[in-house]
Amino acid sequence: MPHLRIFTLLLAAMLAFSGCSDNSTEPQTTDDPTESMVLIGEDSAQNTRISVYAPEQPAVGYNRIYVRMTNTTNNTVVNNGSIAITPMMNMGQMQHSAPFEDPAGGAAVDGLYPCAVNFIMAGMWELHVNFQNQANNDAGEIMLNFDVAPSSMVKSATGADARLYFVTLLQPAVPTVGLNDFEITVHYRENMNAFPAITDAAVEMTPSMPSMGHGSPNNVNPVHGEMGHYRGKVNFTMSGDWRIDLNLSRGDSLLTTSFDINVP
Ligand SMILES: [Cu+2]
Repeated sequence: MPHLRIFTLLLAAMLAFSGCSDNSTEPQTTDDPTESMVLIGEDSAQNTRISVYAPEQPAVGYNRIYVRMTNTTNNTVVNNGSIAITPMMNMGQMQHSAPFEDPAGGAAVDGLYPCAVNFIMAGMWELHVNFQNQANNDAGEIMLNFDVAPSSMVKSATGADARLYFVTLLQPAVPTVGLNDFEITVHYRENMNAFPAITDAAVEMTPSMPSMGHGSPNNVNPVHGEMGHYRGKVNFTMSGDWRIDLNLSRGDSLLTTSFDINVP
């Protein structure tokens, strides 16, 4: 009865697909998204376990951070809670925070609350995670300590307004010959605990190969998208050492900085 068997399989498949009531076009998988990530740390408070994951070990620059909230009374993942993070660096006499992003819209995606931190210095950092666990009506805070590796992805510069600015390079993360996505974030230090995003800067980007005295055509100046992220295109016409000069203005000229990028 091969036809009946095929029909049964088809019916089973249709039932399985109609069971996915959300509007996602991705096939549903049971894969745990944290399997490919690093556990930065976890701690429990108020019947709640907070686990902090990242795609890789933290380094100076823009770090995506994923928080999982588990109700420890029944060991279930809490998707309708809320999370607020605060990065803090303790430097003896003084402490300071860094630019960060809390979960957009507040909700968990695949059981994880997506956050981000722009670590602006290498060394030991604290990450305070404030949570509200809707499942058991508990709220609290945990704190993790971890080391942040150095990198050259963050440039600080004093602006024409005498404030300290932080420009972080996000893309290209893996530069290649040809047209690359280009992305930076721009923040300033309002005080030691607040590093707001600059959302209205005009950015002029000029790539060049200083050793050879040439630039490249077809670059696209980065423009603001959301939360201080600016995206454009950079064209590396050959491999070697490139410099990307950035000229930021807000009406008047604000600051200049540059990133050195080796294109393999
Ligand atoms: Cu510091």
